[in-house]
Amino acid sequence: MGRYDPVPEDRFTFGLWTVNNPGADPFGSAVRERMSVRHIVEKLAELGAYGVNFHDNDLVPFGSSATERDRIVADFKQALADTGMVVPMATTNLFAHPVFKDGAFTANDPQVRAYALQKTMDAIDLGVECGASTYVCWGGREGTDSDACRDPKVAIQRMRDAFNYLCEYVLSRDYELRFALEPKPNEPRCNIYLPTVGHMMAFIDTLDHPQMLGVNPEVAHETMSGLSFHQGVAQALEAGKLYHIDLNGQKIGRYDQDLRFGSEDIKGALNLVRVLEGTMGGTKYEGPLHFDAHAYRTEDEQGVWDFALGCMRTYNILKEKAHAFDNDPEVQEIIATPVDGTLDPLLEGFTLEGAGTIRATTFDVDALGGKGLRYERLDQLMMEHLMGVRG
Ligand code: DIG
Ligand code: MN
Ligand code: MN
Repeated sequence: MGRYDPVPEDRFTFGLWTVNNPGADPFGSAVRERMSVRHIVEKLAELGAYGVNFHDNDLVPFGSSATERDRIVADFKQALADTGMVVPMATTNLFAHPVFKDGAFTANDPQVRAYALQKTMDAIDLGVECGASTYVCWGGREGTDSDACRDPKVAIQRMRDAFNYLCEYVLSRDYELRFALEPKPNEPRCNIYLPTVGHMMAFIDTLDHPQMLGVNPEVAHETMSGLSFHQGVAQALEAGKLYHIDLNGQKIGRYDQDLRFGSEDIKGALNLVRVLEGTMGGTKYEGPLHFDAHAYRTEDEQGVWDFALGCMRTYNILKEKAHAFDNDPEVQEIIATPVDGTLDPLLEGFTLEGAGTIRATTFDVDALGGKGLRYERLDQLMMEHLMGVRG
């Protein structure tokens, strides 16, 4: 067991669809055979993962009979029992079948919207039966190619109706289940509704049971929007809404690459791990660390396991670097916040007297503006921690 090799206590999870990605892309066919669910569970357990997640149809093929479904679930639960792996999260595939080509919850055809609810309720039952306590919803088809197709306000109202409905369903079944809504700006639709963490958090606040819903941010998706992923995650965490997370790697300005975690923007990955691990102080993320990513098309099965181990090892290496950086005495000295005994109390909440004192204070703005903050040295320290010459 190497120093950074994963153990179940690290809480690393993979979707069945991630390591079973056959390597097809819009310009080429599959290069890898699909693996059996049992083989995936056994191999991930062998690598030190904590659990697996699934879309309904990753586990139970679309159109399976009830008997087939029950057999598949029984075999899956046996594989989990044999390996000690768990299922923290489940989700619905509301994007592959042509029936969802105009969306699922936001489709113009009410029959499609009703079918999407039916499929999701069935998938929620399946997820709960396998032990899931988080239910991710990624609206990959909830969007437009031509914006002439519907009033965007109506689309949001349909999304609200769907999630209010599904929350009532979960409550009616007394399930211990929370929804984690996953934003993405585009792909496969030209524009997807609720495209970023911010949009999604604002939407959740308009629902009937907002406490039942949080977000499932993905590195690649916020990066596609040109946004700082770790700052979006920090906002969700600070608001108590980081219910799940999809980790991967992404070059900015590209299609959704779902690359191995940390393989692009290593500094962004370090800052993300600092937020998740709470090394800057305050709240840390306690949920599963899910890799929604896949191996390069160049890889065979061994390459898939190299990919999976790489995701987990990189996280563990960055976790050590996050602690080292935030406990580096020179870092702490540079970012130590100046204390002003007279002003600090006044900034902790409005009082008429305090506001009066602030208004009466003469600030030496030239002296304040002239201060050098030593962020060049600070950022160089981060780079030197990352490059392994400071630890
Ligand atoms: C895409 O990033 C989406 C789907 O893979 C899945 O529905 C969700 C769960 O992680 N992420
Ligand atoms: Mn993605
Ligand atoms: Mn994802």
